[in-house]
Amino acid sequence: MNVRFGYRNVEFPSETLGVLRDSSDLLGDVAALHARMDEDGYLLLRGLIDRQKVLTARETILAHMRENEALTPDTPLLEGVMPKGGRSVPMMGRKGIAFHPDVLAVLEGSELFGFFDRYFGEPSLTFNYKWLRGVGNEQYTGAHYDFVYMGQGSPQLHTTWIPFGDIPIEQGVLAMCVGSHNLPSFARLRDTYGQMDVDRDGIEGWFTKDPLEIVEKFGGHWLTGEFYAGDVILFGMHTMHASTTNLTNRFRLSCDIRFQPASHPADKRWVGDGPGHTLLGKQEMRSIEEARVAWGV
Ligand SMILES: O=C(O)CCC(=O)C(=O)O
Repeated sequence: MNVRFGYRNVEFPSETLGVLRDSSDLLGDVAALHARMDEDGYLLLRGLIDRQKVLTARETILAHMRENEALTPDTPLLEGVMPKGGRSVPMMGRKGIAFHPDVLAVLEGSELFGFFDRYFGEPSLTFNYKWLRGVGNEQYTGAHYDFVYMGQGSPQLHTTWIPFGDIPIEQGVLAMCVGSHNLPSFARLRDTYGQMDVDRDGIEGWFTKDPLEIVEKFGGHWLTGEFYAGDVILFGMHTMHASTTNLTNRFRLSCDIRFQPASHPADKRWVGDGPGHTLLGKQEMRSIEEARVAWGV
């Protein structure tokens, strides 16, 4: 199958874009989950969340999008069909549709808190801010470490990416660069770009709009796969990730949220009524191209 990754067409599955490993068989064994996370830099847990809960939330989000005229009239609601040149509606944040009880039942439900309490061996905390996305045609996320957006708190912070529906690769799914969290060939990248903060340093967040450039320069392997309602994928702040490009005429609905041990300090931008980004989106940022020359990466 041919899919688009960034702006390049690639074959899936292939050497260039392989298949994510499912770790749900390890769910009963916390030590094995940690060992797998150390090895792979991510955990794909299929069916962790009740599928019906996720599908109910999907319907609620799409109804909200329809009310806001983001969907093509007279098309099936659950398909989430976007009009030509369509735009999404802003859904990220600390209020609104991301806090509808149907959506919170997924994002802050017993499955995720239960998982992370066991995984951390202590009560867990989730950021108040929810990155709920309706990703449109031709859109994708460039390769980055999450540290640059939310690294000012716990070293144990984890991202959890949740698809709201069944999402084929050509609709835009998350891809992980295995090796980016631990290979020596990524050390300089982790020590330079990987220590930045977009707000403190006034620098763009994505390392590159061309994810394949990463493996060509530093090694590692890009992996992805189809996602289904109920699946989640978790990873730490120094696992490089990106998304495949949405080539369909349907919005890709997903939310990325964060968990950490509750006893750790938290990045103040994202908890309680925190300000969110203080520079990013508010002023011109130093270009990543310029910074990369200075870092020699
Ligand atoms: O959903 C996406 O396209 C990007 C998500 C992401 O970068 C993340 O979960 O950290």
